[in-house]
Amino acid sequence: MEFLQIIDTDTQFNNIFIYLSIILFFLTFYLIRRKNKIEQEVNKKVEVLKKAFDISEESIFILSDKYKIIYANKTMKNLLNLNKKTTFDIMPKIKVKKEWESLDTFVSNITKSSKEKSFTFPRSKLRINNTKKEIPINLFINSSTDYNVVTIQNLTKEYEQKLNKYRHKLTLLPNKFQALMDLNAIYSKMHLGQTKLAVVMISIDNFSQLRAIIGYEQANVILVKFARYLETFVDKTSINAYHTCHNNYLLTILNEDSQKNILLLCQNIQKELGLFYKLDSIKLHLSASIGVSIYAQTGSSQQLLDNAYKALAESEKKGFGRLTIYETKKLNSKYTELELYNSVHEAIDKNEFIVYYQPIIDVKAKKIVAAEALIRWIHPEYGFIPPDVFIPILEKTGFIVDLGRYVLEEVFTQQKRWESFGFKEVQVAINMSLFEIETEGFVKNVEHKLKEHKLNPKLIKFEITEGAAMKSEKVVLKQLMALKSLGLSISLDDFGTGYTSFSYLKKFPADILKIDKSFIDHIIKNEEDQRIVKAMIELGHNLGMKIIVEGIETKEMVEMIASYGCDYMQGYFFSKPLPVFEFQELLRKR
Ligand code: G
Ligand code: G
Ligand code: MN
Repeated sequence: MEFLQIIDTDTQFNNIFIYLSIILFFLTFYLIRRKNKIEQEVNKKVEVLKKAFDISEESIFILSDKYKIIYANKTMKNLLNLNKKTTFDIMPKIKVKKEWESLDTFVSNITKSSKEKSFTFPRSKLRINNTKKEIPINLFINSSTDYNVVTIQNLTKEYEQKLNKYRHKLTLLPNKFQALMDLNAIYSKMHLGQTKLAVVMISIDNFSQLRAIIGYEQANVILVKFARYLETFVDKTSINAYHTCHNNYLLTILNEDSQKNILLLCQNIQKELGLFYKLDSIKLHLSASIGVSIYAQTGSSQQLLDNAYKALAESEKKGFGRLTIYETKKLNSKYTELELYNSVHEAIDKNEFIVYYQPIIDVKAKKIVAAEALIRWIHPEYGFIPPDVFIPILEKTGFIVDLGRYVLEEVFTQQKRWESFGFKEVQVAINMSLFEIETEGFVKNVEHKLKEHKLNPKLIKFEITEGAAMKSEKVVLKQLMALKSLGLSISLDDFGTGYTSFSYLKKFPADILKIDKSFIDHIIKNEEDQRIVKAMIELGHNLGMKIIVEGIETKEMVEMIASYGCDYMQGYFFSKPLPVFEFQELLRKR
């Protein structure tokens, strides 16, 4: 019995085993069939895609669901030099952010980490394994469950075109556009006193005649040879060489204090060129005229070049192979009021006036929320002229109105630029003189300019000094009201210096009181100043105005005045007035 039972369970087990095997067999068969069918379908789809991709000008890969390359179109093969290969054992590397990654890893990570089906990575880089060459690309990925399509747009041509714009066609030295850009950058540094600059303009003498003698090709050889020679002076920090046009070259030399060294360098260049070219039949001697301008304080970057050209012209006038130095007179060189008076007329047209920006800081938020626009006159001969010298002259001559319009235009344009570049909003305060306010059409012009620039009036504030505000109360009040109704803010500048009556102050439509620097200069030691400033802040707040304290130069001042409840601060402690590029850097940092 026992024995039988054992046999019995054994046969039962055998039967179950057979049934299971049969089921498994059919299941496997079904799955394999299904898989084949899916594969066939995928293959069909992929085949259709391949046909389209074969003729595409974009480089395309198809990766399998396991991220193996199963197809590369012709453009891709060309791009990766895969023409003779039938298998794709080389996986190119790409750089989308900082790291280089294998393309398959990247695609795998990106498609697994997101539900999206399409991905775009503009301005990425591609590198083929074992090569150093980086190709600028736009990268697109389209994924489905069964395969991934990777499309690569090769941007090399675009990049080259862009580069070409800034290089001389023949010699490939940076050209005059690059020179102007570089000079602009150097120029803003110079204003902060960090950099000195010498501009050296070099012209190969008598070049058109030379070309007539030796022919176009040979003349080009000389131009290229000279370019390569100048390049030997270039090091990344202090000397740059440019081929500005035809037979003209430019060197910029940074932070070389010794004029003697600059002259020596120029003389060496002249000597070297003399050795360049010898044709036995024609005794040909090459020479170069050079003009140098050396700046401690500067004009605009265009002016840097203009003066170097002037020096060059001077050299050429004297004959071949000469060297002239054009030096701007040093800062604070003597000028008479009459001389300024005479040059004011053209100064605006010549772009000698430049708007600087000084940040205004919100005390609580500790952030830049506004800026004051402060005009600077950089005279081509006298260098930097302080506003308290030239503003009275402008007022006397009536040019202050033109300057005011110029500043307005510059600031409005700048605001729109910041808007378009996505900078955070900062309100800009524009100083205005009583003469401007009194002119007919002042408010109309502001209104017109706001419309023309489509500028939000909240971004603009006008500062009028207390002294000016007192002089012709009625006119000023009327004009300020009109400005306010346009949505602009008003700030009463130099407050505390002008003895405004309380009744007038109450009527005065200011949003902001700006406490004069003279109360701040000695505030740390002077208790009377401390009491006055406290009282002024309270007074302003009681009238519903916000308070700016200017002339903040130390941390102690910041702390003391913040404790009085002042709303905004401005002063060298935070920053000096800066050219727009420098100011922008501050905006970026905050
Ligand atoms: O910028 P400080 O940097 O030295 O300026 C001195 C004075 O010059 C300022 O107090 C200001 O009143 C005046 N000022 C600066 N820029 C302008 C401007 O654009 N217009 C007028 N009217 N005055 C200005
Ligand atoms: O228009 P207003 O008088 O507000 O112009 C401000 C003037 O004060 C400008 O000339 C500006 O350069 C100057 N200024 C701004 N901050 C400081 C500072 O902290 N110290 C000194 N000495 N001058 C300053
Ligand atoms: Mn001011």
